[in-house]
Amino acid sequence: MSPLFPALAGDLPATADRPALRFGAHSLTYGQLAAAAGALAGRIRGADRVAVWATPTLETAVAVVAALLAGVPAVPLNPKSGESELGHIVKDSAPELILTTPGSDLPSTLDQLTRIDVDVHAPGENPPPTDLAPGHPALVVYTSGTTGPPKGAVIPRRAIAATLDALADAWQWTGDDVLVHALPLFHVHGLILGTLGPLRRGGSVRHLGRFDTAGVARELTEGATMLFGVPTMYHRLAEALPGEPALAAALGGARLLVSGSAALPVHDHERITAATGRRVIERYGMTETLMNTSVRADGEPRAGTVGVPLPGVELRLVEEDGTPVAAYDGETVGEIQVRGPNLFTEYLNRPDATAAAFTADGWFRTGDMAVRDPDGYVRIVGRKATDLIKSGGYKIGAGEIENALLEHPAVREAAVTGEPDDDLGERIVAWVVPGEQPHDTLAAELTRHVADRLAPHKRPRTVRFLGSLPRNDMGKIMKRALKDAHEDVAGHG
Ligand code: MCA
Ligand code: AMP
Repeated sequence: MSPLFPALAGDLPATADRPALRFGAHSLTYGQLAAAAGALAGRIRGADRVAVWATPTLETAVAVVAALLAGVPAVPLNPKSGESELGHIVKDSAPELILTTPGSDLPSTLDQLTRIDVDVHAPGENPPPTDLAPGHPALVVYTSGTTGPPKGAVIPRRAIAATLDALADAWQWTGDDVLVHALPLFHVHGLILGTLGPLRRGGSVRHLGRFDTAGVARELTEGATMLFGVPTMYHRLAEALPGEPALAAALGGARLLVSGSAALPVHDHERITAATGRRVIERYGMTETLMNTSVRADGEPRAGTVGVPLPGVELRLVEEDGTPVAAYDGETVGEIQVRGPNLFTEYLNRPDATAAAFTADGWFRTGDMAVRDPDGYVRIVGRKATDLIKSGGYKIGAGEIENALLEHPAVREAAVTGEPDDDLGERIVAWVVPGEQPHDTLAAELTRHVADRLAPHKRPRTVRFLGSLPRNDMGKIMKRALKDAHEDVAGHG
């Protein structure tokens, strides 16, 4: 297939001196990126798979681009992953190499991998054109399910090209755009959309390192045209706006403000529009499908919807029995199924899970429930699985947290639920039956235990101790009853 990054292959005119990437004070032009990524691609070519220690740095971007140039599938790792999560991912994906920033301190879990320190100023050549099949695996991105450890979604080159080009169409996204964001680089949003997206267009990205409203205001004032964020970030912007006129002016001057990874509450949409005169547009995707729908830049913005299917994406709503819903009337709820070139190929080493995810005729079951307006706009109303929690835009399976809690000696039984949270969308709540009377610091200890074994964003924000968990006749924990019981206690307390 044609190159993923025409600007790096010298196929776009006069790009060598154009800015490509900026992370904090460090930046690379297209010429420098082509040299560094070309040099690294030469070193890793032939490897079966490489891991990337995905800190928000130039090194991560260069490593991933190099892997794509070399045709070597890359596995981005969350640098805050705990021992158990990292151990699983490394065992499952079996990378030969780990690409990282010089001087970074890697955990011993990665000791068996050959380490390559990425030199972002390495002299190199414009990489030779690669002729890889569209279905060739590009990335393996780990994503949580309801139970068990995360699964590796194998994302082919075709899906990256298709999704980024569909977004370019929907958003009128060009090489003149300068994107600002602060998203992590080990997930689809920050890596594929937020880093590879600008590079495919021949435009540039400025990464803030970590999210703060002042950084967003500064970059949008100094030439950035687009902002990508999760709803938590837009919520924090909405909270800050009344006291920060410079932020309102900066957001008001942006060409496009895009939110995704979870639903942005209508109240936050409204506060931002009232203060800035601009509307935030939402797009809807998944690790397995990349992007499915979006409100178009030239379309009617409709808060509370995720817009219309992107070019090339087939989308339908189905009943429980798999038959398409009778009407797109804005009221009939069905599960979203999608088909198109944007889809992943498989879950690595999990043919069972892959088979379960698709219908016989190739539709992917998203598990998201939605209604569709007669003119095609999709409104997500919920999720099939109550055991998936979206917190801060991260998808987190209740099962993996329950398993981590059960490994702690003071825990006899555990159940995990999500509760509404103004800032995070949903907050992780752990319900624990302790082995003996819980000591004062047990809640904090369990929180740390989960953060250390899995990842800090998977830690419970609330721990509630109980004498027993409500179970049905089959012994299954009744999570609804947990919530009701708590409301009851809270109501009487
Ligand atoms: C706090 N910390 C701890 C503990 N408590 N560490 C260990 N143990 C503890 N007990 C640390 C954290 O590590 C972190 O460290 C800091 O405290 C703050 O953590 P936290 O409260 O979790 O962060 P936050 O400030 O609340 O983060 C909000 C956020 C973040 C910035 C919005 O949630 C975020 O980046 N979300 C983006 C998720 C995303 O990209 N999802 C896309 C998935 P330190 O200070 O060092 O940071 S892709 C997807 O969904 C699809 C494809 C789509 O549609 O996009
Ligand atoms: P992930 O697996 O982390 O890629 O998360 C994908 C899930 O995020 C989807 O299945 C949806 O439930 C949710 N999601 C993504 N974008 C949106 C959005 N704009 N509105 C509502 N939910 C969203």
